[in-house]
Amino acid sequence: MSFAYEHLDPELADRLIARAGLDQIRAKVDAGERLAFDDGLRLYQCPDLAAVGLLAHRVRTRRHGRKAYFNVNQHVNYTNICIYSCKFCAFAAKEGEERAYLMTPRIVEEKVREHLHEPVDEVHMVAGIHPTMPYEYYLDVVRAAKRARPDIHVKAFTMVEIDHMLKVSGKSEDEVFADLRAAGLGSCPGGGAEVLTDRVHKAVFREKIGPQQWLDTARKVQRHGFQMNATMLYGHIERDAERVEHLVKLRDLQDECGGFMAYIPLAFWPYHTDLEHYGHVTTGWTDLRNIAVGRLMLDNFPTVKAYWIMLTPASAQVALAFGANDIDGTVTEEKITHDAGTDAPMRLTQDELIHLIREAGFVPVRRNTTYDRETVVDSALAQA
Ligand code: V47
Repeated sequence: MSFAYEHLDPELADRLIARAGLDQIRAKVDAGERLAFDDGLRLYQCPDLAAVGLLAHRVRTRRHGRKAYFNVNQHVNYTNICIYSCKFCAFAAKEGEERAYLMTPRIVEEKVREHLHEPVDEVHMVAGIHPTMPYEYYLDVVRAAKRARPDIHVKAFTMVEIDHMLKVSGKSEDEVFADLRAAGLGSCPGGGAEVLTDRVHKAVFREKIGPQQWLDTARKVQRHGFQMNATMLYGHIERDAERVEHLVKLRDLQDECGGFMAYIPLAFWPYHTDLEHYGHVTTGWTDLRNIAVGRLMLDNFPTVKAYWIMLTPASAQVALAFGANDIDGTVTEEKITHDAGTDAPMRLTQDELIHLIREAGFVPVRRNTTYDRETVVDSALAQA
């Protein structure tokens, strides 16, 4: 099995990159130098996507060799009832609407129990911001998952939920994070960041926390010893310069706190949202570009994840040769993207994830949430 670009003569690769006008950026990448804002813009605007991908693959290979990670996980979106009406969201509902639902902690426990026969390592829980559920509800949801499966890693609550808990708990920051840790929270997912610029915030998610508050909350989470991820929701009204601004803000915070595990560019699905009239599902071209530029700009993020639910399995697979080193997990049941019209399945089996990775010439490695336990699935291939 050959590896992406393996047979490409490095000098020819450099010539291709130079002809795309990226020679200065290549020199920085090869020297391990940090890319500037303008470099990011240039990478977004360079018509030669293959050259951008070659560079990103170089960086990805330096860090991870042939390895491509996946995990065995389960999503639980415990409520879709939300006080906010973000324009990009098809998932949120108001109380009383027919499609509105709220899982009690007992239901969350049952959801986790349903998969006890499978080797699930992680439960990923994000949801709407319910208008009346008290602070204790969030702790109970985490406790419920741990009760069902004590060894499971609970990755839950975006910065939006954490910010909400800090406001409604009536407790100090230290107490809230101590409560979350005692309940069994392991880490936080990267959602809710959307695009970290004031213009996009005002235009499409003005009621919800904005760029500064997302970053401030992420800082609190990391200072209290939790690791987390970071996302960017692309493919709606954002401009290239705003994408780069977003990446630079994440990179600065990572320099300061060091608690980000993965960057996950999320492809926007427009159906049933207030942005539906934009009419475009992101293309493979845009998906691969966002993966590659993320890999090149975020020199201090260990992982770039191609989340197959939003990218589709086909784009996520190809993204492994454009800078991504992780394809996410088995997922099982997902509502946020499916409400917005994705045609990806809700679940992939371990075998299907392994097949995607292997067929693209990478070595499948099953990991836990925090990447400190890994199992190479096919060691023969690893040595090939
Ligand atoms: O915060 C909402 C986004 C996020 C849409 O950390 C949409 O490992 C596309 O954060 N089209 C939730 N995206 C998902 C998320 C996530 C997913 C997988 C892994 C991890 C991780 C995190 O989904 C939301 C929002 O940014 N979203 N609506 C939509 N129509």
